[in-house]
Amino acid sequence: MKILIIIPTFNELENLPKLLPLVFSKGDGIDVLIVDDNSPDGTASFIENEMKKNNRLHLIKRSSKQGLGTAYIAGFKYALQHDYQLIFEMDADFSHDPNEIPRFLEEINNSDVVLGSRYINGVNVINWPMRRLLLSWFANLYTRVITGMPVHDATGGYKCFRREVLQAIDLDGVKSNGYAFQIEMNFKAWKKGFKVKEIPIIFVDRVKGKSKMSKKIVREAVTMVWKLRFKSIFGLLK
Ligand SMILES: Nc1nc2c(ncn2[C@@H]2O[C@H](COP(=O)(O)OP(=O)(O)OP(=O)(O)O)[C@@H](O)[C@H]2O)c(=O)[nH]1
Ligand SMILES: [Mg+2]
Repeated sequence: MKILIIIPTFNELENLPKLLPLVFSKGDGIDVLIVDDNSPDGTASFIENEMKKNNRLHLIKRSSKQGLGTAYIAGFKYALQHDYQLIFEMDADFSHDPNEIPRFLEEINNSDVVLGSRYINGVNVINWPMRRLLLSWFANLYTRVITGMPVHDATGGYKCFRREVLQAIDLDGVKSNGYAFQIEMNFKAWKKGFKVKEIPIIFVDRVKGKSKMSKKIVREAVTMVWKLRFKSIFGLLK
């Protein structure tokens, strides 16, 4: 089974040297694809160096910071072209514990998409300011009410797709880039009838490096859920 873990990066040199060995240790069939947006800290040069020693490591270099959503779309296309069967999304900042990878792999046996969820079995977020936790929690309640999608954490970025799901979705039609990107992918998978399963994860705020969260990302998500709802009512969802 060929497995690809896609990690988009912007200035993650402080995290990747420790994260990568942990990810690779979770299974021989696991490859990693870094999608780097010309990080000023030299993340891409570090990866290029590592690639000389490790043929399970891959890199897409983009010329400028273009956002998380388009980075994942580039990664998904790479995964489909290179015959990967299972495709993960993961952050570089240790918010997503690589030790959970085996649980995702177990659950994907009985489902098409596995979502790491912070909001089932209580609230499992460590070290976020209350403001940010409330924003995220209410954003998820809002998403659930407007879209009707039975998912408790639709904005999370730790997840695993079967390749059939990515093949079924029109990847060029995915337009959102921040948290809305996560919602859009989940919604499209669910609407196409794929089985979406949530598993509890513990999310720890980044310790090293800088956050790329912005008001723009939140605004995009607020309008996107309505677009998704109307598109699906009028049969325009691709
Ligand atoms: N290629 C690429 N990667 C990005 C971009 N923005 C963020 N990332 C990466 O996407 C992952 C998630 O971004 P984060 O900044 O951790 O976003 P977050 O988890 O919402 O916020 P914090 O954890 O508070 O930083 C990290 O690995 C980032 O390096 C981007 O524009 N391009
Ligand atoms: Mg993060």
